[in-house]
Amino acid sequence: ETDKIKIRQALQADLTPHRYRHVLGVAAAACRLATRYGYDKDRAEVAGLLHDAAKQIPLTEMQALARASFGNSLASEIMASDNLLHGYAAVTIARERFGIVDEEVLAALAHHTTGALQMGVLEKIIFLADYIEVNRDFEGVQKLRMLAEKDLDTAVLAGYDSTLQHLITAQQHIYVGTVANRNALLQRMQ
Ligand code: DGI
Ligand code: FE
Ligand code: FE
Ligand code: FE
Repeated sequence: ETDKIKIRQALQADLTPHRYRHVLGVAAAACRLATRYGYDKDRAEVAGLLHDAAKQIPLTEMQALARASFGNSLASEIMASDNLLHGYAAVTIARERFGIVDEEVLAALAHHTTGALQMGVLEKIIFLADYIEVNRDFEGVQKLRMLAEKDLDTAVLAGYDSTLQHLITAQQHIYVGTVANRNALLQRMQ
């Protein structure tokens, strides 16, 4: 509990008010999903609070933070993009600044943007909470909120698809890993 208060205070100081509100929304949504899918609420809340901890750090610092936890193991496309990299950088902030050693929490931070080939329950909860938290408003968010109550994998798949559709509509680069991760989930669901 004192941990979470300390984390909230640090994030409130470091993030814009808009981003801090988002982070509180993700933590609350992660708590609800944890209750629904039988995961520990405290660990879900901590992961929700910390998932965007590196969001407002300049890319070169983000790269150094990511290297501190992942060495040179990340794809060059991930290392080159603040959108794709900030979750990996958050792992080092969680470890070094807040002493988090929970590997499931750290994996949930790392993979919240692009998912992963094999995701555990907490990774899925944070991935999804990021979309459905109360401050989010985009085409299809209500459907995603409904799916999140019904079935975790179905909702995560819909989350991937909504991101991919958004990237196509905006004519943005799609990281091939995101597609591979989406396909791997689809295959496991069949
Ligand atoms: O940090 P958030 O804004 O809360 O959300 P996020 O970490 O899920 O996504 C950050 C951004 O990254 C968002 O604009 C969508 C984008 N993104 C997600 N997957 C991919 C991606 N961008 C590219 N270029 N490729 C992807 O595969
Ligand atoms: Fe993020
Ligand atoms: Fe996301
Ligand atoms: Fe987020």
